[in-house]
Amino acid sequence: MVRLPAASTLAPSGLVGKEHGLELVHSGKVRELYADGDDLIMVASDRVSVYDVVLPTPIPGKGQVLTQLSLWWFGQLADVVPNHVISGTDVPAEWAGRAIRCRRLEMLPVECIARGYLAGLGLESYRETGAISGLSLPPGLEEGSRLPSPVFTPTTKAAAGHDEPMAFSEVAALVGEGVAASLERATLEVYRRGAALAASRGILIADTKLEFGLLPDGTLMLADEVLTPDSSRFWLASEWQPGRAQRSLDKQFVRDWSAGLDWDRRPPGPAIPDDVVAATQARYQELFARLTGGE
Ligand code: Q0Z
Repeated sequence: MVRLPAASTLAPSGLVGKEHGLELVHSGKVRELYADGDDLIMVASDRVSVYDVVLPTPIPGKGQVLTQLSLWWFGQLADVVPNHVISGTDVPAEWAGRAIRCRRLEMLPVECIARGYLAGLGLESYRETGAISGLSLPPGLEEGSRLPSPVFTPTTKAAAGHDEPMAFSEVAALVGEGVAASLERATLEVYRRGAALAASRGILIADTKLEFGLLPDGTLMLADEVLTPDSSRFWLASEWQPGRAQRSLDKQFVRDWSAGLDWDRRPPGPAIPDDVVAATQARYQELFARLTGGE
């Protein structure tokens, strides 16, 4: 058993916003981003959020599973679009397995979403207008229905609050016509390839959110995380049944348990009981093994 020194012996105390000598550049709900020279290091925690609220109980191993899954997808998809990964191993030891060293890019201010099934905001838009992102869909689709073909439904990246849908012309006005066309192509191709591979292993990817950036020479790069359950909706193909809400492959036990509580879905969230933690942990492990198994 390898013992780690107490955190307080690794760095002088009292450094605000610094750990391991690295500058914390962004702290998200469940991840942190640090600068290391010219590189960035993305660190996934074991924190879990439901209904956009981070719960006080971690899911042990979640950060590692999501990081390893993202690294695996980046490798699978490298021929579709280059990506920001420098290394999944050259990271500070205390983050081993759950951090990625990546190239710092000029990030594009668009959330690139691909949808292959009706859920979430895509379902809302279809119910209100019969269309998603200006694309008309056939009548009679239900919650969870598979779309005739995947659609690109970009949104704004709002610093706070909710993201707003963008028309393709608005994306083009922000990043230029050529980059906008490349974003659509790369997003749909990543989704098609990922969804086909997952489907062959019994998992449906309903939708996914991708982020892209540019190298100084203008090369478009896939960044952030890719096809993880925090950025995508994963459903078990064997449980899929259009016409009702689908069960999420990762967080359903947490959702089911929390739905039975007297909690208004506002922070602070409730502590998760041990059996729900264990079941959720097993779900993440199973998702990883199913997707990446057989390579
Ligand atoms: C990603 C995020 C967080 C992880 C900025 N390669 C890159 N170059 C420049 N910026 C980014 C990346 Cl990945 C970048 N994010 C989102 C937030 C942890 C990722 F807290 N923000």
